[in-house]
Amino acid sequence: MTALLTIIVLILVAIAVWQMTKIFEFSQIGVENAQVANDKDNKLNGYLMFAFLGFLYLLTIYCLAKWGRVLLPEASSAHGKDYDTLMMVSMVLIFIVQAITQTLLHYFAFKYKGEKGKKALFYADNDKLEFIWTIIPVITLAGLILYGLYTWTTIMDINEEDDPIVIELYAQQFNWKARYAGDDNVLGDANVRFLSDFDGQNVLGIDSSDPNGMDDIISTTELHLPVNRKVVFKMRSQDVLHSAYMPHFRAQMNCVPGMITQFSFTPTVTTEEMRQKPEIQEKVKHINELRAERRKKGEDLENWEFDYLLLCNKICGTSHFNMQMKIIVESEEEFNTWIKEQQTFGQMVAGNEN
Ligand SMILES: [Cu+2]
Repeated sequence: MTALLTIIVLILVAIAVWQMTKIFEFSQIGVENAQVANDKDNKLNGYLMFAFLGFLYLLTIYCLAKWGRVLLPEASSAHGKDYDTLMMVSMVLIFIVQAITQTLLHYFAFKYKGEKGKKALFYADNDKLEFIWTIIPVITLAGLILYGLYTWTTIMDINEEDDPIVIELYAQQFNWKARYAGDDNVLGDANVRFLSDFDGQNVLGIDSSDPNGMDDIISTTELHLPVNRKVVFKMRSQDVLHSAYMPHFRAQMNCVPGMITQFSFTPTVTTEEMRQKPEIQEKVKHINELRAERRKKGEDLENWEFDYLLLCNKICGTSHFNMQMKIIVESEEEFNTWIKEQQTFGQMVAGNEN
């Protein structure tokens, strides 16, 4: 590594010396210099501008064709479609505008290349032109911003109508825990001061004097969600800034120590349905082929199966990369069966008192 850095520094110093010699040569008045561009050089550079434009678009098409399949699949939440449409509309507009401006930029560089005897025209201003290139972006941007704000307020409308399930997501270095609000659907008060209660078994610091917390259920391994039922997530963090990121549901919210942040969505596709989708099956097959190759080289890798994930999207420390929790979206019946098997906070407290 040090050797590589030394080589890079030496190369950079050599380039700097070379450039400085060139500047010195240019500054010598009256000396004929072969490095001043003539018509032939200018023509070549004019064509190179077109070549560069072609290169840019070929590279874009190549990247889309080669890596397009690593993009996220269709959204699995009710609001996800609005989010994706907003993204698509913005990207298409940006692409059209940049295609026009880049083409014009490179074309003008070619058309007005240096030529012997050609003199630049002094052109102070043109009110009409300036008005046009100001008003078009103003209208387009105002439209985009209004549309974006409308989508944002619709997605961020977190209310407790339609009987949502209330789930707390608790972030800490470096894992996630989930707390279900239980039969009363109200989360009990919690505070980091209670973390040491019950010999440290009170992992979320639930206040044992608050009756609302007694039926709360904590899951430390998986986040189960019933399909087509609205979920209101309340996020807390124990230590530093984390961010609850559920890419398949197009959801992300920061988890901030000392406050509760919220996000709400309705999952619409179960884990099982996702696994049946041809695009997902193809992705799984491809990843398992790669894993098989690496196994041959001696790596210890299991076959991969599709699962939704809750990830951390803030670089929160050394094991940030592995701060994740499996999400299982299932039918209402499957969810109810699972939740009945879980221990409530009250049962934990009672177990400790005996
Ligand atoms: Cu984190």
